[in-house]
Amino acid sequence: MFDNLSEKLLGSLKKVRGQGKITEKNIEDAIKEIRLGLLEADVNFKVVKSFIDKVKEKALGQDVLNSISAGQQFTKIVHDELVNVLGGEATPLNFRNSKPGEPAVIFMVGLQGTGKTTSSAKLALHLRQKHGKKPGLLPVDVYRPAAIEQLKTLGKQNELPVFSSDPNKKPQQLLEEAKVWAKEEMIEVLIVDTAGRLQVDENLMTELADLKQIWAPSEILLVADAMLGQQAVSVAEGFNERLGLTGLILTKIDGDARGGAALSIRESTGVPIKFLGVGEKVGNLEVFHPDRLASRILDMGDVVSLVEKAQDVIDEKEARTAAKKMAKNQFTVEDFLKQIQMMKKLGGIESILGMMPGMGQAMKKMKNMAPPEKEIKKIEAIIRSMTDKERRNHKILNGSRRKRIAMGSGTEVSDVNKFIKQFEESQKMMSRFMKMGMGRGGFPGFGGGGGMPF
Ligand SMILES: Nc1nc2c(ncn2[C@@H]2O[C@H](COP(=O)(O)OP(=O)(O)OP(=O)(O)O)[C@@H](O)[C@H]2O)c(=O)[nH]1
Ligand SMILES: [Mg+2]
Repeated sequence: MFDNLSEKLLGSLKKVRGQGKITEKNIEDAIKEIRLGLLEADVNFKVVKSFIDKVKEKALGQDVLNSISAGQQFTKIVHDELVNVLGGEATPLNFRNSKPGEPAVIFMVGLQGTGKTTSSAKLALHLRQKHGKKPGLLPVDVYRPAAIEQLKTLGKQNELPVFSSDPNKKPQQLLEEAKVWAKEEMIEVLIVDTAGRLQVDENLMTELADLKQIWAPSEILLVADAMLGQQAVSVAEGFNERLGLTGLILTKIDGDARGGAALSIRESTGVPIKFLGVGEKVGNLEVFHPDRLASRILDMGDVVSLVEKAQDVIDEKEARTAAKKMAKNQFTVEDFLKQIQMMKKLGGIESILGMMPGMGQAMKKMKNMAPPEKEIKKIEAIIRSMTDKERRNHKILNGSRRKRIAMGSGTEVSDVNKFIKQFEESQKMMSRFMKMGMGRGGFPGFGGGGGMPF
């Protein structure tokens, strides 16, 4: 996530931390680099200026220079300013209904292809899973053929109720009709997936303003593509002026967005980011927490999100046992299989490592070591062809055993050898990780803490 920006910021912070005695010049040089990093990430120049001014004021104004931990204090100043520019506190989603007995309504608006329909389904799932609400989905994109079907399909796949919108009717009419349906279905939050346009145009704005009159929404969320950088900011300004946005969903954060949209949009529009879209799947939605994103950018890890995510899929007792084993280098092939399965549930190794302190940068190297999906299938087959005894102690795998395993798993002996080698490498790495204490080695005083949840 925001790899280049991350690298630049870390580079400049490292230089300051590496100094024995810090001078004003050190700090000024670092600030210059940070400024450049932000501009390169396509952050709005006004936002960059105010960011830099604040960092400068804090870093040179306080007794930072004289303190023994000046480097760390400087890091903290940059971190805090990142949190600020991202909006400070997280802003929760408002799904209170405006009239008793009626569901709350959330409008999803935005330009074409930004992820409105996908995010509608993601949000519905989130409301059901995290808030115990019964969501309903209302497609009102009657212009693009198959738009309604797209939402219906997503609804079917995830057992979410979707209103059968008639594409020959107007969006205004559909919203009226959905009122009756939502009551019958006891929907608590109705998510309205609106049509996109190529650019902010008058027809679209009038239509959305009409819809707002028919049913006052508790939220009007702009779905904006983070890859568009500052362009997303001007779109947000356009929508906000006309409709009054209550929040933003920034999508495609998993792509190679540079960070400009995320870092500029709140400061420029005043509208809070509420969610991040981090992938194409319906589960790939994250509640936005400014401090957590700032920590991720500065590679302090986002252990809180990781733990939260892990709690959904991981058995805590099992996790503790595994962690102990890792630290003692007693991690077995059997444990490895369990990890693979958990990682799959957690969204893959990349997404996990990205949240670990100090791992963002190391991740690039690790990525090559982490087996891709196809390899994982092979590995699973290999492990499943091993006996219990072999899984607990891979050291006994001699030539004939390896041959038998290759036969049993439909692979080659070379695949088995490769796996064993990989396993031993990751065993070593895990042990190193656990000894580091996951985060304690990073920045004392903040971030960090907590062990690996598995
Ligand atoms: N990688 C990634 N892809 C996403 C994300 N959100 C949406 N997409 C993809 O973006 C494409 C467009 O998504 P849609 O949900 O159809 O976008 P839309 O805004 O409804 O599009 P229109 O209705 O045509 O205006 C699809 O291929 C989605 O899978 C995300 O967070 N990450
Ligand atoms: Mg759509």
